[in-house]
Amino acid sequence: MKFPDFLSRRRFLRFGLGSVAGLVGGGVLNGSLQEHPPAQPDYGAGHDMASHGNSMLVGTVDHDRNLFDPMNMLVDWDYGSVSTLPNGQTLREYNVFAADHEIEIAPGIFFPAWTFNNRVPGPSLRCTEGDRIRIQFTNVGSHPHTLHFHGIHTAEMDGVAGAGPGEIGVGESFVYEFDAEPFGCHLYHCHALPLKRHIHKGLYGAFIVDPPEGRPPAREFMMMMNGFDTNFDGGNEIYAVNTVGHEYARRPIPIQVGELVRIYLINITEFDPINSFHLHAEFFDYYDHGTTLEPTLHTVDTIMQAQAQRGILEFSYRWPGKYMFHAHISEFAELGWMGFFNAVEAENFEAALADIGVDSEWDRKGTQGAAPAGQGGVVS
Ligand SMILES: [Cu+2]
Repeated sequence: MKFPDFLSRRRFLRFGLGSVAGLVGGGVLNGSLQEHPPAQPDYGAGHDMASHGNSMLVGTVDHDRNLFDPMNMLVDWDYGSVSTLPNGQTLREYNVFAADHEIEIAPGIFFPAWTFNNRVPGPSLRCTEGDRIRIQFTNVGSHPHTLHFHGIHTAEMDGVAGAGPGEIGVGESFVYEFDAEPFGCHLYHCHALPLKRHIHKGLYGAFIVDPPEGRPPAREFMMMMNGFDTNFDGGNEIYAVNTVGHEYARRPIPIQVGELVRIYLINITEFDPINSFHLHAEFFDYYDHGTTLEPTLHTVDTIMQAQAQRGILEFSYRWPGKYMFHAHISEFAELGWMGFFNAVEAENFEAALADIGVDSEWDRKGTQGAAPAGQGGVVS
């Protein structure tokens, strides 16, 4: 949140910071200075939430250039390569590499990220409690990195400096291996020093461990609350869920009226002590850390998370419409952390998918993850 006194953050967004740091381009706030006509989203009329009076970043982001699309990130679980060990245990093998990769975090605003598998967040690694997890980690980036999992494992597999292999140098690799426990909504991140730089540069991802009996059928999404310090002053200039500011406002997330929606929510935001999630026009149940099958909070519409805290939200909408969700810290919301769900009746769902440029495969990925143990691996 730190920002130079001589330049308010609002002013930064109006004019861009190119003349100061050379890192950002034409991000502008709707309703602000109109010296350049704002570009219109490509996703069809009726979804330009900026025209509804919300302060938000306008224009579009080149997802192809980024090598990832936040819309797909909601549902693209990585179940690894699945086989069975002689003792009958399921083995899941994953490949993760660290690499430098510039990404566009808001229209015209670029960030020199450090990434896992060329994306921020990294792949959403998913498995079932009790599975053996084997991650081939290779560092092709420009700095030493590690993989530190939030889970239960030996010190050697903890991915911190000074234990086991310690930091994995440039051009080196290491195999992290452990059993997945406990079930829940977890995460992994680089634990090289200085930690705040290695995290905020983009080296983190979701680690979802399903309970052996699975969870009830639902439409499931992964949401990582994150932020970006574009001028390296120790404060974030852009906030988001899944990296690209206001992407889910430009492209509201389709859900069906009446269906159970389950969000695996993780906060990795660096520099700010607290982030939050507020849902409009409905209430949700919350499972702290996802490590229980019964909600730890009933009937709430806002939760807060410190860095690395996470949990599972469950809710459903009763009526069609576009419903906002956002950080209940207005500054974060204006700087990118705000989106919409587009609740539609089943017969309108296909059209809602087409509106935001996804298809039935997106629908399938979003609804098959809650299946009982092992099925995720078969269909991945
Ligand atoms: Cu690192």
